[in-house]
Amino acid sequence: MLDRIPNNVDLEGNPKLQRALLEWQPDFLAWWNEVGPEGFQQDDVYLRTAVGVGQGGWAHWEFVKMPEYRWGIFLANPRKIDTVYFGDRIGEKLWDRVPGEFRKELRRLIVTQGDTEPASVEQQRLLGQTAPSLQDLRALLQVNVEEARHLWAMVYLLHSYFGADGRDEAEQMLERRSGHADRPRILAAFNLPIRDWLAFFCFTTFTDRDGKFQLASLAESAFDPLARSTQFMLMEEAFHMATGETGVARTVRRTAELMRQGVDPRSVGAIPLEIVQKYINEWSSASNDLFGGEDSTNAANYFAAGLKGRFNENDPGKYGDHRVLDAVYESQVFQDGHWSTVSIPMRRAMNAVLLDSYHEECARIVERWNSGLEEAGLSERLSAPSLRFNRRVGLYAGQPYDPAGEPVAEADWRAKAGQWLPSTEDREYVRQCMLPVLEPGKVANWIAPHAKGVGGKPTDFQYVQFH
Ligand code: BYC
Repeated sequence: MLDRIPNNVDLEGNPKLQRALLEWQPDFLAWWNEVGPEGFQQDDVYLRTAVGVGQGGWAHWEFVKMPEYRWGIFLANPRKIDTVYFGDRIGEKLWDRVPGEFRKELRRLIVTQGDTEPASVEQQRLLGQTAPSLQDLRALLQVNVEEARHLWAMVYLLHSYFGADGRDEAEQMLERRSGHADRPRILAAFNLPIRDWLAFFCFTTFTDRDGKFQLASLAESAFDPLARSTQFMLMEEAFHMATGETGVARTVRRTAELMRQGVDPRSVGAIPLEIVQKYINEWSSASNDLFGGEDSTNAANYFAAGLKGRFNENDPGKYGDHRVLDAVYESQVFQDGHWSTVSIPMRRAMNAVLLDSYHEECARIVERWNSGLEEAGLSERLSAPSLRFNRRVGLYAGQPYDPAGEPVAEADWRAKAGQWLPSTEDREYVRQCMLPVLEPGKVANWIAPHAKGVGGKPTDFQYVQFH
């Protein structure tokens, strides 16, 4: 079995780790069979597998049955710098062991990160049944096997560095279930159902992008095995986000094409822009919550200890000050009928700082979707909702702001929620649009075709060979 785990962590020379993984692997496969993608498990899927960090390329493409996928364990190449470069411990040598005083915090970060990976597979398990094209089906299954590999990456850290506690945590990763009443996943967005492909594309745009920013901030960690594991995960994450961005872009392009021809998208089973906007509002706001509170002592502690940095903390010229002892973060909240400024010591505002970097990138993605509308000669535009809109976590939690971030009366919020967020009817309409198309080169009527194929193959390639 060991030769089936591609790795660059010297698994062969580490009998203790081998034993731990050998015990965990059957439970992982049982989990995959129970709540992994429904159907297609015996089909041959054209998938990329991470095989190394060498010069020959990091991934290998082949037809594979998903249960036989080779889930590997990789660390990115060593960093150029070998000392801690932010927080209170600047100049200390990077850690290749877990310091006793940060064991609890590191375990918590790794478990929280790891938990999202199987959660997303569970959330997406039924989507294959309604794939709008064979290439989209392949993309979904690629995302699923790679999220499962990200679980392996975190389980490797738990088994290698956290002893019996780590083994327990690794088991619990397979026991919690997305949306389960008694054993839910840890973070809220990972318990929401992903019912249709528009939700999937919004999730991979916004929620996977939270993944990018969280992984990038962990890739700055003083705990070197965590930093290098998450750095490697970012390579796979790029495709997941591109799946989301191009998926929404193709949805918008199809709708725009119909609108330009004077055809009501609803009359042909395509998705009106106002529904696309509501889905953006829903998944963007749920993903904003994943950054945690804007004012967080956890975040301050992580930064001080060197466990979690800012986005691109080590980029020369990005941040002058890597101790961040004096700066203050300011935000505006509407309270008791007027706006007031909230000042947060910058270390405690590290979640807000990361969220701002993320939000800027999301705004750029939405602009790219808008350029599709502009090219079609339409005046309608999409937008990312304000960071204040529909929040359940942090400074704005439970407060009534509209998508532009303006305060509204509680009663107005309730009355208008159906204009801003998908209603039951909207979801039902989208569900009806989701007719599966599995003939090579063909695509469902609600979405434009892919501009290009993947893995060196054309768009009409038989990406999944059914048995
Ligand atoms: N839902 O001090 P606070 C990905 C909890 S996505 C539920 O405000 P903190 C992926 C928090 O745990 C990236 N609970 O925030 C994407 C704490 O609980 P305790 C995942 C929440 O701790 C797509 C309490 O509220 N990676 O990879 O600074 C597909 C107070 O917390 C939520 C990570 O998240 C929430 N939304 O920050 C597949 C990185 N938010 O201690 C994969 C690791 C907060 O009172 N995690 N809470 O019990 C972290 O860095 C931090 O845990 C968080 C929260 C950023 C999540």
